[in-house]
Amino acid sequence: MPETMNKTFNDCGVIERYREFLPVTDATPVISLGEGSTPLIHSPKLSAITGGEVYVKYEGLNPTGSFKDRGMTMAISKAAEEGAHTVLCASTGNTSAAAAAYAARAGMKCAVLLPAGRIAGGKMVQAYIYGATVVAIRGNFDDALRLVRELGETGDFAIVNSINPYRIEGQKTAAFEIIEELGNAPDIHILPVGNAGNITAYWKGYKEFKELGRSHKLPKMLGVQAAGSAPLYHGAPMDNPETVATAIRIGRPASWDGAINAVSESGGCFEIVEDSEILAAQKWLASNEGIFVEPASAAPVAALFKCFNRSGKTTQCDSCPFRKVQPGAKVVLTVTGHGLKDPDTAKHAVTAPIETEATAAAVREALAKIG
Ligand code: AN7
Repeated sequence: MPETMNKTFNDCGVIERYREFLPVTDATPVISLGEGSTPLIHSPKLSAITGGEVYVKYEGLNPTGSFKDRGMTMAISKAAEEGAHTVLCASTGNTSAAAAAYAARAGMKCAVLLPAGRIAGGKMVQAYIYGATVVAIRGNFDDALRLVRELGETGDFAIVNSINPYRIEGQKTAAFEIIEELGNAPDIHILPVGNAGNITAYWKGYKEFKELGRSHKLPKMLGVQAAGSAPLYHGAPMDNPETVATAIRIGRPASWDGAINAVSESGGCFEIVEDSEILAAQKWLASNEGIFVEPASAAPVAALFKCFNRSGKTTQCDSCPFRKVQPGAKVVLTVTGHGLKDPDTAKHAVTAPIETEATAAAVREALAKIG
């Protein structure tokens, strides 16, 4: 490497950035695509709504477009260390995209089990282009994960779902980054919850850095589910979860205990948002802050709007963590996946273009109409 090409956080990935806090050794081959070190974007408009400081952790800027890359660099690196040939996962689309990409880089085979017909277009294309074998099962994500657990018992496959503890280890690095950037943990952390690996991972990361004295407080964790797919909110598994946010269409979260623990230990809560609120929040975030996220990732924004209506008047429920923090509190929202993952669902924002003759006069006339 030329001397001028100094290594930065951005080109080395989360294992190199946080090696001392992760279960890797010199014998672990690091399979990385430069994941992590994602922007923590201050949102003036959301801050005005809460009366505090709101930041958006933009995880859609990871190499395959979602936070799953943080966990997958760990899971695939450890699978490589253990000599695995084939990795297997169930997925609502983002885990499979990440598994396929990192497996390709490691020279491994990858098989993904997806709920037939319920994967966003961009995610489906990713599985194929990275060279995975795609199996569409006639069932939902929970059925696919049940099959993965069963197939994993044979020892023929390395399972890279978040039931693999290395995934959680990698994903906790997002909490580390937030603490390093803010100089402390936020007061409240809001994120979408599906299979519940991520809320489990963030809570682990926040606790580890607090124990090491790198932060002086712990955030209250607010886990957001879609109203039609809200087993943790209701406290019972669901058989037929349904939501436009297909990423979090999960009725039997694998990290159930981790999610309950994060919320109860931190003094947070679970919240639900309707599909209509998710789509409105997706449009709001893109058109007001320039951040385009997939529907599941808009759920935390929708939840914030639910806690504070647009004029700043509070509409909080009894268990709302906003009741327990000072005005001016720091809030971080994780937006987990890029908007381009699911262009079809974003078509709610698309109208027919203004079509004109190819002359400046015609264009000027068309633009005059919009004021
Ligand atoms: C954009 O890809 O479960 O609560 O198989 O893709 O850790 O499951 C995706 C989950 C939030 C929920 N946002 O995270 C999968 C999968 C996006 C996601 C979640 C997912 P977890």
